[in-house]
Amino acid sequence: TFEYDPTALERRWRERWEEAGLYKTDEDESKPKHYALTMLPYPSGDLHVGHWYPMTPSDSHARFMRMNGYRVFFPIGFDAFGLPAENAAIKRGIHPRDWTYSNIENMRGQLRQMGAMFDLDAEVVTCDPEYYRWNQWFFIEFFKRGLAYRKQAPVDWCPNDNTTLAREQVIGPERVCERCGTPVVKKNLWQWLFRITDYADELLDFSKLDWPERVETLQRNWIGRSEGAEIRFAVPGYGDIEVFTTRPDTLFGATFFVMSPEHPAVDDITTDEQRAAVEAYKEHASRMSEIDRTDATREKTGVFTGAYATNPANGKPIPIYLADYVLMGYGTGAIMAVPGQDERDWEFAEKYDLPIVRTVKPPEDFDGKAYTGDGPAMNSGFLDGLGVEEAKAEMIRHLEETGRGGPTVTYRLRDWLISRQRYWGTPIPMIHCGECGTVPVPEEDLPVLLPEDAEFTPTGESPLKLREDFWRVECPQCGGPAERETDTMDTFMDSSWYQYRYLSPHYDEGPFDPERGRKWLPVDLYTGGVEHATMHLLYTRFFTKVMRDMGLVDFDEPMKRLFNQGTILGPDGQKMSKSRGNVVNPQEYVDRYGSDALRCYLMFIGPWNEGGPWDGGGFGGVSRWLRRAVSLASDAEGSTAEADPQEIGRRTNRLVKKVTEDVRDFRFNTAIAALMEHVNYLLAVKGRVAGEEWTEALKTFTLVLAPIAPHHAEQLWHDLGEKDSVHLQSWPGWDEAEISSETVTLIVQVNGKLRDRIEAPADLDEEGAKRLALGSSKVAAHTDGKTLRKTVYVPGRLVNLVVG
Ligand code: ANZ
Ligand code: ZN
Repeated sequence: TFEYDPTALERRWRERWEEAGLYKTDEDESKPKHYALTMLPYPSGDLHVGHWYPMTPSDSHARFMRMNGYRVFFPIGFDAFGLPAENAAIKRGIHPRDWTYSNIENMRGQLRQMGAMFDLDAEVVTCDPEYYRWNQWFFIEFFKRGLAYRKQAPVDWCPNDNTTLAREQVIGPERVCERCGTPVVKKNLWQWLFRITDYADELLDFSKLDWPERVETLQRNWIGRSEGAEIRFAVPGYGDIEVFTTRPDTLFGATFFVMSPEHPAVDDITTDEQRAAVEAYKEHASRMSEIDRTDATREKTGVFTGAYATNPANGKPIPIYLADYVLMGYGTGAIMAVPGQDERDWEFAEKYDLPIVRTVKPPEDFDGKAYTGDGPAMNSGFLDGLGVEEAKAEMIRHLEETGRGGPTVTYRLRDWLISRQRYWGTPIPMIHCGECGTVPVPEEDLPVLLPEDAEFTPTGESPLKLREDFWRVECPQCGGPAERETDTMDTFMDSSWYQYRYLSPHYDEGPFDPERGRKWLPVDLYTGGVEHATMHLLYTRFFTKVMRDMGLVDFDEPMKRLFNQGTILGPDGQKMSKSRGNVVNPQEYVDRYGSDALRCYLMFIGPWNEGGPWDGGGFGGVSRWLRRAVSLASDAEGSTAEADPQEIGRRTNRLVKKVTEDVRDFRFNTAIAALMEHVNYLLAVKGRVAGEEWTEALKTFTLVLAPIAPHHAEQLWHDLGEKDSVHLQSWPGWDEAEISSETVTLIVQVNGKLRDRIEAPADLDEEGAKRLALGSSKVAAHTDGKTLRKTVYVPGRLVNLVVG
């Protein structure tokens, strides 16, 4: 009988692979390169199913590329700085460094067990001084280029605990402190920023990227480019205050003026009678989140300052209000309010009984409030009759002539705030000197090491502030007494350029060895979650553009192609994460069924780009399939009787084509379905196919199984008498002619209605037909969330899914 012990089988092969150095990166430059990157994990303790889900299909794809003749670089590392380590220190008294490195050690072992083809020699750990030294080096380079600067910027502050709070420590729509429940306020602190806005226009150019449309749209909206005008309003007794508007054509309809409560002119223009009300309103606004302030459905609130501005189009005085819906961080922090054409302004005008003047004529049948569409200008003097676009241009010309404004472009994107008042991060390598100002640490003094010990309990300042031996230094320029910067860097800094460091993790003459860069850069395929669309993926694009301007690389984009896998959810339907406590521990599955079973199960449960909840159901079926697959070679010899040699050839061709196209396009679930069906077939004809044909068919099957179930394929390959690793073999081809003669067009119906037509093998069975039909996105639109009640299958013609 056939003995099957998947964990022993897998362990044996992993040992052989490691001995042979099978996954050392192939440096053969006669082959085309493929740099495959999967997002590096945070070392939270254990590798859980939420890590397996993105990593193992990425591994299958990388293996597939290797068998297709590419030299493949597929590294992994740890994104090891950040708050959880520090929280562990506060809660449990473990040093963040010890907590992090012991987690990493544990996860390294688990990564090995996964059996992925990661080149573990290329590992990067971002909290290693040899890594963060280059964060510091980059910081100084950015500073020298004017891309790093300091300014006062608001942070969330708990007035009870006297401390700054990270975003995740501010809880709920009431925005209270995580620890004491006190409402959080904004406080200004000196902070370091990167001038990412200098690259805003270039970041809007996606032409050199093969990225999902969705990510492009998210980035485009995040950058939020708006063309419009800046207009200077005179405020008698004060001076000019500028507004940003996208609708200069509506200036004649500006019947009031609104400033952000944080606008620096507020205190100066407020009259004595209004001062108390204005102060109270400022206090109210400082407690609100930006999301709530910009929520269009919220009732508008505001306060009159007592002051007036002069509308430069008609010379009329208009009242100046403060309202929380105007944000200081956008445009100029002040707006001209045009209720006739702007919905928010209309609501505000209604509530505070302010005049409304339409300056664009709505269509006859319009019965709404503000009219935001196109139409002839009215009540607008020299603009009357012009369409919106013409009127904008005409007004801008007029403003330039009269010196009251001009065209401008504004972005939603803000500069990247780098400073964190935290311990477990890269020290910012700057020194503040009373004589020389802020000067960089000289390159030969890098890295600025994190002091071994610190008091982690938050005080409102960086824990490094309490280490006088850390911050009290000599000025590197004048030698006088000076103070070291005590803020550390945002951990997004670490992940902005880690893909470069992988190439030469111990190189000490630069962030990476340019020779290695020439061989491998840029990244060809990046796989990761769409939740990183606006921060990480924008920051790494920015970094690459700066690196290009520094002459470090000669391309514009960090990763040519991006694929977003979906999210694996816990049984509770929430994203799997340690902090939510809904993680599935892979270990029990790996110990019992082996890692191939787990990776195949994860790939099989649904389309990879969609993700979905883990329920563990059907795991046994996947495991049994692998067992049957690996049993195919036993007794392979001795097959005697004639079966249908043409059929086995045809089936094998079809399988190769299907798996090739599916794995190429990340459709692992349907590739596995085809492999499963094929095993059924092979078992059915086993013993009835002549020896040579059988062995050929089995070898081809093993080759296309290899990226999906690497250990099991290796076993099978050796059982077939082969000596070299299956993973060093070339990917098989297929004969199109043999397949195409045998396919038919199936009509797919849902509840009797035609929804799709799909190409299918003529002899497809009902189960296969059902799977194919369910795999169609056109069909999915009509079956999602419903239960499949019945399948009607007329081979060669149609399949009808009855759902309800
Ligand atoms: C007058 C006006 C008339 C406006 C009109 C719109 C329609 P986008 O497209 O998002 O760039 N605005 C300007 N700065 C603001 C701030 N700091 N906080 C809140 N709102 C601000 O939006 C630009 C428009 O948003 C600007 O054009 C301004 O209102 C408002 F019929 O000016 B508008
Ligand atoms: Zn000095």
